[in-house]
Amino acid sequence: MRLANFGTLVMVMYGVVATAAATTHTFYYEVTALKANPDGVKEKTVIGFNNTWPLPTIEITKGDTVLLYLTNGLKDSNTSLHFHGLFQNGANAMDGPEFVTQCPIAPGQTYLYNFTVDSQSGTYWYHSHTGNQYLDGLRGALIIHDSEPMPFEYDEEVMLTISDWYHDSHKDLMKQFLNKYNPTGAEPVPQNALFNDSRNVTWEVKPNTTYFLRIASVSGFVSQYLYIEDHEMTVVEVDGVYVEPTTTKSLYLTAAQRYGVLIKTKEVNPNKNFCFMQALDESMLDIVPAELELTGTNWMVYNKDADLPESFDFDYTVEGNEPVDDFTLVPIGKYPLLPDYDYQIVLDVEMLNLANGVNYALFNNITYVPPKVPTLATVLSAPKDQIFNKEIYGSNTHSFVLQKDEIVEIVVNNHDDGKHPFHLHGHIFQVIQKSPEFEDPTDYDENDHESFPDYPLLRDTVQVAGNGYMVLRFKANNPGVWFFHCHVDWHLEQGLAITLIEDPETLRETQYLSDNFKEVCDAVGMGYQGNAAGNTKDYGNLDNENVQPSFLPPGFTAKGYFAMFLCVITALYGLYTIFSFGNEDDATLSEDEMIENLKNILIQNNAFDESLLGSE
Ligand SMILES: *[C@@H]1O[C@H](CO)[C@@H](O)[C@H](O)[C@H]1NC(C)=O
Ligand SMILES: *[C@@H]1O[C@H](CO)[C@@H](O)[C@H](O)[C@H]1NC(C)=O
Ligand SMILES: *[C@@H]1O[C@H](CO)[C@@H](O)[C@H](O)[C@H]1NC(C)=O
Ligand SMILES: *[C@@H]1O[C@H](CO)[C@@H](O)[C@H](O)[C@H]1NC(C)=O
Ligand SMILES: *[C@@H]1O[C@H](CO)[C@@H](O)[C@H](O)[C@H]1NC(C)=O
Ligand SMILES: *[C@@H]1O[C@H](CO)[C@@H](O)[C@H](O)[C@H]1NC(C)=O
Ligand SMILES: *[C@@H]1O[C@H](CO)[C@@H](O)[C@H](O)[C@H]1NC(C)=O
Ligand SMILES: [Cu+2]
Repeated sequence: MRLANFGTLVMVMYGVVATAAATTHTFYYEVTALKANPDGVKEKTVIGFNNTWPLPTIEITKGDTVLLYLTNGLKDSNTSLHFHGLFQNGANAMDGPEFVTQCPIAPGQTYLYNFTVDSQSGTYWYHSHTGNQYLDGLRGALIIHDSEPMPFEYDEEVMLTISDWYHDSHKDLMKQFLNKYNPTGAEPVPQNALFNDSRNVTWEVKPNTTYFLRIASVSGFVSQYLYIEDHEMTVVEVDGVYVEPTTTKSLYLTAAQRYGVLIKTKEVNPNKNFCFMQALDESMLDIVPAELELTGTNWMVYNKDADLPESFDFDYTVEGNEPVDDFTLVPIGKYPLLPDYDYQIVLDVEMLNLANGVNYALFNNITYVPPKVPTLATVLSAPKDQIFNKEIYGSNTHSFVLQKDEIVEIVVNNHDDGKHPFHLHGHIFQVIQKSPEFEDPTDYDENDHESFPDYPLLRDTVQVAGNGYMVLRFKANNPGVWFFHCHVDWHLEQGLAITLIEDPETLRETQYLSDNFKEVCDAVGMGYQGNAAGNTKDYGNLDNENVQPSFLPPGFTAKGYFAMFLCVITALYGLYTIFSFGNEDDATLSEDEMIENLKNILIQNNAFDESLLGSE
């Protein structure tokens, strides 16, 4: 029974749907830098297409083919494009993450993203997968219209993106973030939250109308709450998966998550307007600067001549107001819990300082460091008898090899008190366990846990609670190299990622590198043959592979490092010599930046408590 039902799931996930009128959409986009001021507060250089920003919403229909020619028109940055949530079944090289499935696209180069969307519909998005470049705006919405009737009715469809927004460029922020002078790994705090790439947005609505609102978080870091004055939302889609309608007063979206909701307007025009609020999840911020507005007011406008109320107070922590818990949502079609796992991957999350003083994010003591050859290219070039040997993919890509069609279970034990939204490329997974937040790190216990849902939620991005755990399951039926990583872009840059090498045998038999793939690698000086170290002769020899910095000496804990750092910086601060801190290497911080960092660190660590200084 179970297996029969599971067969349906597989069909739905990967079956080729015959559509009479499949279309090929061809796009030519040049990635360019331009000025924009989406929050109305400060203009900055953003990254758009063809000197335009915001980026277009790409709209296609299930069964269609996309040919997107992406030309890198930037002068001093590589680029790439990932279509978030798409399975890319049979088209692994179209997935986008640099060093995983392709080489970075150098300035002047063009890479063709050529894929057919066989079996998916719903609300998606696309974004650069080069460093944390998408924080500067290289992201947009992707809608895949269903070729069949949707399981709910509505009158009009409307797209909405939400995001966080920084005034500084991602490159400047990254220099300060991944830096020994930021030893606690405090993430840069955004300056604003955007609503549809703007602020103070008025959404004109008609009375007695049901809107299907597709909401995509294109954030890089902070999750957001959404709630509307005197209106409810009925969730019908989650990350491209239709779910049984569930009505809620508020929503919570982490970076990269999507919800499709129905909003029914008042039957009779009330001739007034209602606040559509967004609120940053302040628990994710190390400090909340006084000038940061945690909420943003937008409006559902029934009458353009009526007032726009200033704000709507709403407490989403009160029972009844809480955002819908995604764990309770049931996909339409009720795909049963996958059978017990064949292969289990247990990942312990840790954030700590390595010997260079920088704060890293690690899974099982490994922080992701890119290989010298894209991992997909290693699979396709290695001798056939070596492709199941994970060593060839490099020790710091943190690779796991999955067998064809096995049931894979990923357990994430979060030993960090912060929240992390994890995303798996190439799949939707069943969320079969999701713990609350805990005071102290609490691991998943296989022999003692809450019962698994009969019909678990399926989605592609899910958040693990601070000090908590979650358990995900999927079937390894999509040959490819797939990244699994935190979608907080800062944490991805800190190395919070693993690489899954799924059914490498079928992958080799069915997929190959195009000439275009190779040209792009050549242009950026990367190989497309060889193991992770670039060795094309002896795949077992990983000499000179990219590796992570070494661990701090034993007994030299992060806390100790911090205490030492604090002593030094406090002393230097007192001597007014902070200006010359940047000395020999990377970190040349201005006085303002230094004071800002120092302030963050002091507040974050309650550093006025002197016991910390003596703690090691
Ligand atoms: C973008 O610019 C390229 C040339 O760089 C041009 O070929 C293409 O038609 C433009 N695309 C759009 C949508 O304007
Ligand atoms: C939104 O309103 C604020 C406060 O009035 C203003 O400073 C800002 O420029 C506005 N932004 C936009 C994009 O309209
Ligand atoms: C582009 O990628 C290559 C290969 O990783 C790297 O060597 C180069 O520094 C990158 N270019 C820029 C501008 O970051
Ligand atoms: C796109 O990919 C398909 C299938 O791999 C291939 O047949 C086709 O030639 C490609 N199109 C272009 C323009 O390269
Ligand atoms: C958001 O922007 C898109 C694209 O411009 C537009 O079609 C849509 O109506 C806007 N959504 C809202 C809620 O204003
Ligand atoms: C609202 O729409 C429903 C269904 O279309 C219709 O039956 C009803 O009369 C409408 N109400 C008003 C006040 O127009
Ligand atoms: C990580 O390293 C620590 C210290 O070396 C060790 O105690 C621990 O078992 C390691 N954890 C894993 C998951 O390998
Ligand atoms: Cu994270």
